[in-house]
Amino acid sequence: MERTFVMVKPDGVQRGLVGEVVGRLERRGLRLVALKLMRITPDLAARHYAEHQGKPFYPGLIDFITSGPVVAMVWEGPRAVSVIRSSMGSTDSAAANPGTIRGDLGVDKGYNLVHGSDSLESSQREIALFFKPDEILSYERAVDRWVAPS
Ligand code: D4T
Repeated sequence: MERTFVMVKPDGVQRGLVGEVVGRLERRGLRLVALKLMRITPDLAARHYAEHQGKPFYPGLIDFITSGPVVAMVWEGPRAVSVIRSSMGSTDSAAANPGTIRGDLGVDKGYNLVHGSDSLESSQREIALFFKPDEILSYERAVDRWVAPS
């Protein structure tokens, strides 16, 4: 069982796609264990995107991610990190496969609607940046045993 960090970015919130993203991840069988609507500060943005500092797209990325509310979430499930990355599609929405969130709903590389941690290490770092431990719930759903055998 893995936990991973997911965010609906400002473009997804503005376009009214929060429910669509949450619904797709729920239908995939994953379990939502934390969620908040928030505005990312420049300081948090810099920490979240530290690996991209110095790249040409970095200033625009920081402006974009702080430009409006986002929905920050933690999702749980078997191999949740790679399952969510595959549901999101590749970074550039124009090249993302149909059937993925980006491939069905977006056309741009920067305005790509969602973020999902790219490894278990990133997920731990990002979850800790956005959530306190007591904001993440542990619970079971009756349907879980029909999603994947334990
Ligand atoms: P995030 O981190 O937002 O989920 O996206 P990815 O994990 O799919 O992609 P990334 O870390 O390589 O890029 C972070 C963020 O920067 C934007 N971006 C990226 C951009 O505007 N121009 C670019 O050339 C690249 C590579 C999109 C996502």
